[in-house]
Amino acid sequence: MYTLITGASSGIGKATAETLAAKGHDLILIARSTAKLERLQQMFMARHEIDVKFFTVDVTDPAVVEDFFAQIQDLKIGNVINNAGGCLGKDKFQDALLEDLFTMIDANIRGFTHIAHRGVQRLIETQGTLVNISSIAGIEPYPQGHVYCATKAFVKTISKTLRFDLMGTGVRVIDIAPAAVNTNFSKVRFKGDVQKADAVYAGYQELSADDIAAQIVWALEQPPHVNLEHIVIYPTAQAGPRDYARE
Ligand code: 8X3
Repeated sequence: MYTLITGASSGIGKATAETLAAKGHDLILIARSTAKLERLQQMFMARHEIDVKFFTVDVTDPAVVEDFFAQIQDLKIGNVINNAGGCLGKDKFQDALLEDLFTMIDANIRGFTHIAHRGVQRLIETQGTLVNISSIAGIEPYPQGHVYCATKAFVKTISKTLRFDLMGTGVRVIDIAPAAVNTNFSKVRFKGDVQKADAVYAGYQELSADDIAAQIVWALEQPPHVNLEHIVIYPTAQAGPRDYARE
């Protein structure tokens, strides 16, 4: 039984892959970077007695995603970690680049939906688990969050509706909503401005990708009749999107 992870080459996706690999799970890793995926495959297969397959997939390209699912049609998928997505920019809506807004919608809504749709069809065969990565941004919108917050609210809402539609199939849907996690999220959001990115995580103990991976794996390891529907994870020193106890 394989666990499929999107956005597997870095951040929460990569940390989840590492944690599951160490626990002996077979993995299917997808992301846009072939080189990073190849390195992970080699590392995991050298260290653990598992099978790791990887596919270079941009989840925003429907033809590529369809081709990917066709290629794995004979493999049993026990879990789908629907993690790919991201954030671009933190300007007021009226000042944001339209291109950035459409890119977020393409990845966080369209690509996410494509993986969820095809993924769920496969998970019904195995009574598996869909893990959607949302964000506190989808629960508590903040200034200059506009499209990013709205895409994460989409993830939160569709996760709940899938719970209704999948009732009786044995498929679990888990929505993981992290707060401040120190990955390359902010570097991407601020387009390589390291100072701005570092400032997000300065002066308090932020979360790591490993912290989130631990919660994902813990949720997966619950007995099949237990569905942790919505897990919100904050650093202890953060209480809201703009509320931090910084030193
Ligand atoms: C990441 C958390 O608060 O920067 O989704 O939007 S936040």
